[in-house]
Amino acid sequence: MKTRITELLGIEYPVIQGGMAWVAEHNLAAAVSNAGGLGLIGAASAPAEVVREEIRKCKELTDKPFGVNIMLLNPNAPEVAQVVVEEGVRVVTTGAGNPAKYMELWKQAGVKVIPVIASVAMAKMMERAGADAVVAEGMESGGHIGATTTFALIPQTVDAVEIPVIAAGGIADGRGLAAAFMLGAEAVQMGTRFVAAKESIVHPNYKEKIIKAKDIDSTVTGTTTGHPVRCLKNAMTREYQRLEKEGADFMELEKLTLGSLRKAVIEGDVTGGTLMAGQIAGLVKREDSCAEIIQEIVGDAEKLLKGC
Ligand code: TUI
Repeated sequence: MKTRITELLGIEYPVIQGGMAWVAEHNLAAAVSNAGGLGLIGAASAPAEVVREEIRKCKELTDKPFGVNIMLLNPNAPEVAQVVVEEGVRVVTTGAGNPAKYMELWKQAGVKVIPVIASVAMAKMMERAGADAVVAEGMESGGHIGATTTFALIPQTVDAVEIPVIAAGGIADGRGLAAAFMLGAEAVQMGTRFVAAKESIVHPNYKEKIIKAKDIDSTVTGTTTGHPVRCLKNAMTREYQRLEKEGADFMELEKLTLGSLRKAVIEGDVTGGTLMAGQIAGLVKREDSCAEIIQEIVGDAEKLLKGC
């Protein structure tokens, strides 16, 4: 399964782990990279020095390439952008915004830059700005999302840009990887399946919620605030959506979600916490190791693609 992405990143398999806030720390990133994929550390809202420590710990656990995801709504993003260069990180992905202003810094340092995009227009803009590839993320994904589905976004993005496209959103098994290849993608990024991985530090209560989830168990909060976020339905999402219907303002809604992802990931609060997960959660049945996940997915996809 060699593609322009495996070549670009120097990885064995075309499987990338999402840079999920609180979840994508050094243990998970190193496990994915050691299994032949690309692990990512999610900088999320962390201060730059915390991200530096995470990078150093990851280097102790793997000699393989790994990356850092920079969430551009993070007020610390400018310092984190600098830290990845200082620490010699080889790959940066970005989310929730336009990374154009950091592009020169990263390109000069030889960092491979892969923005996550949710529209064709943004993919074209990123190509013009010098991106090495894009992750095209459908609205099936967990966390902060755009409006277009993976099935519609991938082929339209592939047709619109020359750089390689990585598919994300609704992919959790070999069928998803094979389908993404059929649509023209050259790798996949998966989040939800890795949240439930053995090496993931996510609280067992949260993992159990993903493993027990059905197809219709996710919902989207924040449709009225301009920051739509997909997560599993629980008491928090019901209260959030009740307030949204009543026309609550942004600050009132923020009170409900402040620190709520940490509550779910670290404390295992599955009623008041935010359980970010994609629509594909219903397909995640077990807590497998990262190596098992990657071997299964790549093996199944290869069989399917040979039959074509
Ligand atoms: O970023 C993500 N997923 C995330 S970030 C996150 S932390 C957060 N929590 C609450 C509210 C907001 C963020 C949790 N999950 N995925 C990548 C992604 N990027 N999805 C959508 C986008 C995106 C959106 C707008 C990319 C570019 C963009 O452009 C806006 C612009 O500046 O033109």
